[in-house]
Amino acid sequence: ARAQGATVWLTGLPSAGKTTIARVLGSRLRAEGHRVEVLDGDEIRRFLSAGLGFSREDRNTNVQRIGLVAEVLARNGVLALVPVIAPYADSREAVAKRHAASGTPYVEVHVATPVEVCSVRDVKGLYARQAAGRLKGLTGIDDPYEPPLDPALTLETDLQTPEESAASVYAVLSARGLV
Ligand code: GGZ
Repeated sequence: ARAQGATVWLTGLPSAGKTTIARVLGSRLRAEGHRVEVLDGDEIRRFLSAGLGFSREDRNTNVQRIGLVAEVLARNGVLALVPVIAPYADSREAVAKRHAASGTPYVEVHVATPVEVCSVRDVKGLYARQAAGRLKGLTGIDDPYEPPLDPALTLETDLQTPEESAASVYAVLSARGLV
């Protein structure tokens, strides 16, 4: 049987839990023998998107590059997990269309942690830096985040453990015959 790949895009605010959920899900999928790549925004920005900032244009360029890589991987049997903010709906839509054009499964997951919770978690200290006036254009505070209107799944990470959230994503993949 041919391995079927897919892209799972985890969109949401900084500190929403995207990366943690992707890692937990990735471990489970690998343990089951799936080929998995996690394309983390933070890491991609150091290499593939080095030099890009956080303007609307640069974020869109970043998202399209990641979308291209994810689609290539997914089309070739890999489960590409993408914990990337992707704040703009039109940009996410372009990624979805790229997948549709090649018949490659694309699953959009909204990691819908409230900004109040994200700013308390503040894993990387970005919310504190923004509050101190040392960072401008933080997604969800003084830069836009357009929530997905019709995601395959919405996760409430303030009410669920990362393991439970990962299990919810897994259930969607399973229901679609992708795992
Ligand atoms: C949002 C920012 C910003 C601003 C730096 N707004 O958790 P992190 O800190 O280490 O990783 C985040 C990363 C976001 O990159 P993405 O590629 O996911 O974003 S986008 O889809 O919008 O291109 C975050 C860090 O960069 N970071 N400044 N102002 N996130």
